[in-house]
Amino acid sequence: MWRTGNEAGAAGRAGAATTSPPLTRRRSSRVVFAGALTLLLGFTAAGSASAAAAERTDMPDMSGMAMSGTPNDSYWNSVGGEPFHPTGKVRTYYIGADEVVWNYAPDGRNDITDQPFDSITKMYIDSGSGRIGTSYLKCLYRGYTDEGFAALAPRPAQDAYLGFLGPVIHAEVGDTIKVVFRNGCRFPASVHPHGVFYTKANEGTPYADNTSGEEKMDDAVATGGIRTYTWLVPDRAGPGPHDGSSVMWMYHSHTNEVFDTNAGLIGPMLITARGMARPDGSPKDVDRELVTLFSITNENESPYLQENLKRFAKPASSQQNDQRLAGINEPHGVNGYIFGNEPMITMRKGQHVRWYVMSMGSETDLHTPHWHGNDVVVGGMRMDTVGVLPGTMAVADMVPDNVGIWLYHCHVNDHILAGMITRYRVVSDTTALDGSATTMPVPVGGVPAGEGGVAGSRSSFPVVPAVAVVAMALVSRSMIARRRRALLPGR
Ligand SMILES: [Cu+2]
Repeated sequence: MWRTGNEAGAAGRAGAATTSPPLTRRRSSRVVFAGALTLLLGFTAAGSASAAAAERTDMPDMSGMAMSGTPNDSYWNSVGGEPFHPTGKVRTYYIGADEVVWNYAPDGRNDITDQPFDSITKMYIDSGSGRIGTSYLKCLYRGYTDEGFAALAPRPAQDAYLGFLGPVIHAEVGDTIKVVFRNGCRFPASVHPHGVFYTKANEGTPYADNTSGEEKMDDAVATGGIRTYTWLVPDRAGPGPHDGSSVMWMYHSHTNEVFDTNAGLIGPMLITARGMARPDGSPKDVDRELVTLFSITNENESPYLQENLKRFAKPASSQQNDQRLAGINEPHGVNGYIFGNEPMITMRKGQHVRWYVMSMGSETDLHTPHWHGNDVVVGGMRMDTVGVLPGTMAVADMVPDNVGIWLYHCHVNDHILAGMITRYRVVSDTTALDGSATTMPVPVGGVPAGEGGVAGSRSSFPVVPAVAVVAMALVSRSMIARRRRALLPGR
C-alpha cells in the first residue's frame, strides 16, 4: 500500500478497496475488541489524557477530535494519533544545497549487461546537438557536520548507493527535527517536509496562505542564505495501524517545486514508532534500511538547462533541438543512476531489511519497482513488485533467503529500455558486507564536490547478461523500432 504526503488516508482507502473482504473482517473484530477495551480502560485512559495535556506544546489538541461513545473510537484515535508527547530529543541536521556536476552513468558502460553501451542505450546517454548526455550541473542537498558548513558529513560506504539523494533524516515519534539549511544554489530554494507537523513558518512553500512577515521567510531562502526549519514528530507522522515500526516521508525544495526537484533537491525522512528507535533514530527491529527513488529527472525542466546545453551538449548549443523527444535529457534513474551504475545495494541473508521506495516527477513517473530473487511484504500483503506514483512513498519489508546478485528494476517497459535498472546483492550470513560487496569509494556527503559525480569501479562479481536479454525481450521489436524512428533525426 503506498503512502502519499497529503493523501495518506485516500491511499489507504484505495488499498483497502482491493482487499475489502479481509479488511472488513479485521475491522469488525477490531471494533468489538476496541469496544471491550473502552469499557475496561475508560477511566484509565481519561487519566492518561489529562496527564498528556500537561505535556502538550503548541500542537493542536487532536484528542478533542475523537467523538466519545461510538464504537469507532479506536479507529479515529488511530487516524488522529495521540497528542504530541515530546521525548525531549531534538535531532538537528545541517543540510546544504550545493551545486555539483552529477554523472548518471559514472562507469561509462552498461553495468547490467557488463558491456559497453549498445546502439539502443546510446540513444539515452550520448551527448549531441541539444542532448546533454549523462553529466549535468545540479543542486543537491548534502549533509554537513555543523553550522559552519565547512565539513561534509561522511556517508558510510554501504550507503553509497543513495546517490544524489539528500541525507537520510531519522527521528522517533515525539522528537523534534531541526534542519539548518544553507542555500548554495544560484536560485532561491527551501526545505519542505512531508508527513511531519510544521507551522506556516516552517513549511517551505510560497503561496497565497494569508501569512506575512516571519511566516513567509521559510518560503524561499536566497542564495547564500541560512534558515532553520523546525518540525515536530507527532503520532500521526509515525506508523499507522497497518504499518511496521517505521514509515517514510520525503523532503524537497518547494520554492519552485518542479524546477527545484528536477535540479535534484530531494531527500528521505524516516520516522520510527515511539519506543522502537535506536539512538540514531532507526528502528530497533530492522537490520538494514534502504532508500530508493525511482524518477525520470526532467533535465529539460531544470534551472540549469541552458548552462548544461552549453557545457555538455556536443556541439554546445543553446537550443533544445530535439528535447521534446522521449528520453532526451531525461535520465530514468534509481537514486540518480542509470543502467546499473548505482553502487551495489548490499544486505545479508536472513536480515530484517526494510526498503523505502519513492517516486517523483510527472505523469511518466508511474514506477513499479520489482525485486528479483526475493519477496517483500507491503502493507501486510506479499508482493515482489510495488507501485509508486509521483510524490508517493511505499515501505516494503524483506527477509532475504536467496544469496546472489539480483536485478531491482522498474517494470515499466519504456523505463527498462531507458535504464531504470539496478541491482542488489544478498551475501551469506557469514560473509562480510563491507569491502567485499562493493569497491565503490566513499562519496563524502553523497556526492563529491566538483566535477564528475561518483566514478566507481564495477562490481567484481559475475553478472548474468541473460537477465538483461530477457528484460529487453519483454519489449517488442516494433516498440524498439518505433522509438528508434522517433529518436533518430531525419527518419
Ligand atoms: Cu518506471
